[in-house]
Amino acid sequence: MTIQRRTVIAAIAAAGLPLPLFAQGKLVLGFSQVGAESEWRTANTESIKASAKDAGIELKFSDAQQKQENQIKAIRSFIAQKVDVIAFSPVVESGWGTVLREAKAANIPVILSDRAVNEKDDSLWVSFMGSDFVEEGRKAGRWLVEKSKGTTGDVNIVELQGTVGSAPAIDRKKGFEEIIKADPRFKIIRSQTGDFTRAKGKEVMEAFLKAEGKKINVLYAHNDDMAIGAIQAIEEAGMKPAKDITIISIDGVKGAFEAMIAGKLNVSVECSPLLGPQLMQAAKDLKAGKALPKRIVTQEGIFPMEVAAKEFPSRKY
Ligand code: GYE
Repeated sequence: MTIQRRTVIAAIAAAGLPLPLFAQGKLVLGFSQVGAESEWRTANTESIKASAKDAGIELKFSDAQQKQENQIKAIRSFIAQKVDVIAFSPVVESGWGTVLREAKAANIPVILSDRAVNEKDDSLWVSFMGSDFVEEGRKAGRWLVEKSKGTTGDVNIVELQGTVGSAPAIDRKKGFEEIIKADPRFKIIRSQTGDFTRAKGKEVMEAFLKAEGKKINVLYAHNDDMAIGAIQAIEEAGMKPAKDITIISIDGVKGAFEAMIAGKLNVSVECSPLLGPQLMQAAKDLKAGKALPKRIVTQEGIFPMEVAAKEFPSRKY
């Protein structure tokens, strides 16, 4: 068997053809992506694909179209293909125990990229890399508290939540509430999911405006895309975004910078999607038998509209 294999490789090499993966000894990484719901996600996918190429890693990429069942299927197929490492960005937090145990039984290490799972047994993944979403929510809350200093009266907030049950939706809500609850004049009067998309963000904001109208002082959107959708709804309702309604969102994608430069978005909290390079490094380290840190937190800032024009040229996503 071994001799045959060697003979085959030699023949392929002699013919000047590209060697099959097993012969190149290439590391194979299976990645299950959430979908393509936002600008952030597109930038994240590009980062992963480009850095796999740069690192000489064979990437098996699967788009789950925001469905957990598709992610579970993809992970099972990675296990069947005996990839070296599995990474995925879990669309929601719960329901991963069974498939993660299957990966563990097959001895394939799993890296959580971007989003966390809520499984008690943390031996089911080797590392979780991504942002601290609770802290992002806190940053949004602190910005609002600071901006509201010196004003009086209730601050009526509407909230556009991310995908129901996803780590960023749960944590961004939690962090924001933790900060604003210190002062009872901050009130979340409506809160609903916009599933992290522009279309849904617009649709839900239209409903908020119909129900609450001019009562709304602030919009807190769990991502930029929903804020951008909501801006359209606000304009169509004859109001001025960022003036009549203060708008806070998260991600810091180019679309948000453009909205800030146009004076339509007040602030975006940064959440970096550029996880590709560190994911490839982690996969290589695993293959080399190195231990990974259990948690790798992305470092990020916050960008109010006043600095948007200056920062825009250096933005990478
Ligand atoms: O904020 C949102 C995307 O998980 C951090 O998912 C990510 C979030 C991001 O759809 O735009």
